[in-house]
Amino acid sequence: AARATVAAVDLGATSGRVIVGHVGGGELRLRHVARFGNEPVRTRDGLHWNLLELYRQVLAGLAEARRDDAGSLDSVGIDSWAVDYGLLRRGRLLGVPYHYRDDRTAAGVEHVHALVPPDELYRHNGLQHLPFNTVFQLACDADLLPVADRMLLVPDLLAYWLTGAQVAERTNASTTGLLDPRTGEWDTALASRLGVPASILPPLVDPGASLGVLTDEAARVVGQGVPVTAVGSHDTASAVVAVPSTDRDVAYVSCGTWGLVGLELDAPVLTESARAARFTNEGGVDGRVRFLHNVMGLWLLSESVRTWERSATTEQRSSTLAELLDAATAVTGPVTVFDVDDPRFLPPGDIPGRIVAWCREHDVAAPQTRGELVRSIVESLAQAFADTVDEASRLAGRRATVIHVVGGGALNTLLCQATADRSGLTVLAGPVEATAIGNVLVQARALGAVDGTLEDLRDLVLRSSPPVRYEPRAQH
Ligand code: LRH
Repeated sequence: AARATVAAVDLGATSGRVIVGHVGGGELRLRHVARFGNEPVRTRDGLHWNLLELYRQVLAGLAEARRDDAGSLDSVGIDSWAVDYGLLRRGRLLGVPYHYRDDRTAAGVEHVHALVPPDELYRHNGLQHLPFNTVFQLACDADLLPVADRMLLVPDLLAYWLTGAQVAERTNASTTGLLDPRTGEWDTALASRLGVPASILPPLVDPGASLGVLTDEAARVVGQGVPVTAVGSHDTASAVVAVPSTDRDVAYVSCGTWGLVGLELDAPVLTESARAARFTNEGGVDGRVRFLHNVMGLWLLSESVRTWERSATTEQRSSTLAELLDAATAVTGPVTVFDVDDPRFLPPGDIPGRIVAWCREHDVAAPQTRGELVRSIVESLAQAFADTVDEASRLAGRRATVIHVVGGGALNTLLCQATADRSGLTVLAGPVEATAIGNVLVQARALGAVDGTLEDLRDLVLRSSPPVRYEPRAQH
């Protein structure tokens, strides 16, 4: 096809969206059709994703996309946050999937590390140690594993509900801790050592693979005959596809709930120094390696806003994020830079209180006002981004000369400027919808509406959404 109309379903940890992309003739146009919240639910046994509600929203969004485009939807692709999954038996979901911020995983980490020590684990899977990596969560589900016959990651589970196909898309499979980053195949020996039956790991597929058409149940809502295509189903993999540069010597920050900061490489770096620096080797589209570190990200801001909203009275409403960022911009004095990656900031809860506690423990001035606190978060994130780019360059032996900020964080001018100032590098911000764009382009390429390498796709992104430039200012 010379042209294609495709729908990208992009599910983030705080919101989801359905975006239609029209691709062809060297052009890329996007249309937002649906946006919905993603609110986790806490039950007696922990924090869960409301996956049925998300699936309902996906179906409704796709129906809307199809109506607006007069039925001409050539394909659908799904991406979401990584690591989380559902276990199934004969196609039936066993339990409500957990949220990676649930605190059950400490026991899983201990169990796995007793069987395979951390340094050896890294040599196998090349993943940054995060307590919620799938491999640790599966250890917490040991009682269900003998019953389960499949493990499906969130986007694969939704694709299964849409099509009936049970597969594991490779970029997201690379976040489980059970994929060999050198071969891109399941490490079944590692899985067996950890008590995970290899039979629950689905056949792997690459982005661009066809997954089939909608089942009758899904078609009843969306319409008949719509094909589903695998994309970089890990949202960060799709976002990196849409970094608007054909130059390989750039660093990126995919900035949403998390700040994923790193480089794209051709081969994994599995050295002890990469492990010590907490770098991950995740799988990218077209077999590229996303060599990056998870920085805590805009979660610190969104969760602070949520904390303040909870404490707001009816007379005193809580400020919006825009108002808080204005107040933060107005702060003139120096603010404390804290360690955004401290594990205390991972679980939901009182982030402002935890920041103040961190400052007290480290004998540094704690922010006094909300404006100061937000400024402190922004400066601390920018410092972490700058340090991480530097570290990535050092570990990979490749100096980055520019930092691309893609995702929601590209709208945060204070953060983009602070990242330029603290790194001494030019920051190029945008596109905001990088993840959806990467999702759209991989589908469009599979359909023949655009062709070439990732660089060709990125050239199209650069021409359709030119980034905003921030130059570093002298530090005083
Ligand atoms: C970002 C993201 C990130 C993962 C985390 C669980 O949305 O996918 O890349 O580490 O969520």
